[in-house]
Amino acid sequence: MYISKLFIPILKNNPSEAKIKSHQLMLRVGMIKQSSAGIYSWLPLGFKVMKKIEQIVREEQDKIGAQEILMPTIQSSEIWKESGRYEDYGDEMLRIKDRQDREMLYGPTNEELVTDIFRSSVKSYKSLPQLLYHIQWKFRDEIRPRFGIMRCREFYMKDAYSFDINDEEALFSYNKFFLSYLKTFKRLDLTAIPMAADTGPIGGNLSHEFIILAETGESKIFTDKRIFDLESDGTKIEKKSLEDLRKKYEQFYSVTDEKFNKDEFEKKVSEPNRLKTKGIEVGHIFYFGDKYSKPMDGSVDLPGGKKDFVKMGSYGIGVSRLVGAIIEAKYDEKNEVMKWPISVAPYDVSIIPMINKNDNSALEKANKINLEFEKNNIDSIIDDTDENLSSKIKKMNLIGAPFQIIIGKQTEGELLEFKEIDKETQKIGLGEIIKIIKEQKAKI
Ligand code: P5A
Repeated sequence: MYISKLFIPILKNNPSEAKIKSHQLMLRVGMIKQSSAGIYSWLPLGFKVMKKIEQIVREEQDKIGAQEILMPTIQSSEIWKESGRYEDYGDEMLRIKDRQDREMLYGPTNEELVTDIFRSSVKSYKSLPQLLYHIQWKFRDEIRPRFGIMRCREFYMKDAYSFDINDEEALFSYNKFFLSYLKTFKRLDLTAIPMAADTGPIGGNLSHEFIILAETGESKIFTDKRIFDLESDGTKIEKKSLEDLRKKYEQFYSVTDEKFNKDEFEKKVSEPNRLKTKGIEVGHIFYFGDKYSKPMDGSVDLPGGKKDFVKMGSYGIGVSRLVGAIIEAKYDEKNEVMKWPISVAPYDVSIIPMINKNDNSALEKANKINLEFEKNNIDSIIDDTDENLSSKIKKMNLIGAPFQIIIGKQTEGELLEFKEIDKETQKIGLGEIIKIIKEQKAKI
């Protein structure tokens, strides 16, 4: 695709209103545009990255047997009155009246709505467990929306809900999501650490936040460095193995500041392993038993003929926040180089030909390379403008395709100037380049 044909409104300099690097970069390369405080439009480059993240999140949900649904953004206040959260949620909830004067709201989360769907059709334990998820816009009227799409008012969330017959089965569901989250973040090339966390307005007494380290993060964290060496590889989706996995993580002290206790931290973590830092919350899982099913009468028939309320959990991933979180983790601000993980990169490779008024040969070469890439399912972006080579490279460094091919004076014969965006240039043939990129993509 030619850059001249794309809608990528690039700014020359960093916008002054943006305080953190993800917000700066997203505005600079035209990934988003603010429409009002904490509300953004997603432009092609940003939307492309977000859709790729969404797809990875979806695949990992499907792998644990969760089924995708789509609930509306606008909900009726009735179900929230049933659960008792209508008043509790306070000013963060955007309340709306329809033309019949009915109280509606823009959903900040969906525990009530999904419980209503569940109770209307599931009557017997035989239909359990059920894991349902959707990926949908949410609205929270945050008092101080900030840092672009990191803490905004309208944001895109994957939220899943589990329904089980008893606590034991419910913990099995919880642990499935625990594993699925570790795998999801790994595919995004992020190290997200599960941390014991507070449950806030969602409720319950078991909860983990998944946090990636970043100086600009809003969550204070206290952790044992050894937790970073753990792996989830090889974990089977069965009770014992999933329980062991969670225990493996929980053996290391790792909490957010609401749960922090200085004495406990110092007792459980030896000095060299102590890490106090900041992070970004990219996911949050909760177990809350019958907090919603009880007041909303979400019960099922048990084997002996009795009835009981289903045991529920909910599991969120900040899909739109992840776009910013990946930038915070990967953007080299000093050298102005963004390297997207290939799993979510807007393009796999950028082709940068040096174009003169009276010499089109570099562009022709770029077109030929692009044809070969297309045959191999490699997505490339060609800078077909007549800007000088160094400003083209700067621009592509910000757009962040992880590989670059530069077609300049040095390019003669079959060998091409190829580089991983943050590494040295090497001169290799197109066949070899295709092999390298395909190998990287196969790892996703
Ligand atoms: C879990 C799913 C819940 O809402 N109910 C359904 C539960 N959890 S949560 O922690 O409140 O949110 C889940 C994830 O959504 C992201 N997030 C946000 N992203 C951008 N701007 C916001 N204002 C915002 N609020 C929450 C976070 O990644 C969070 O982990």
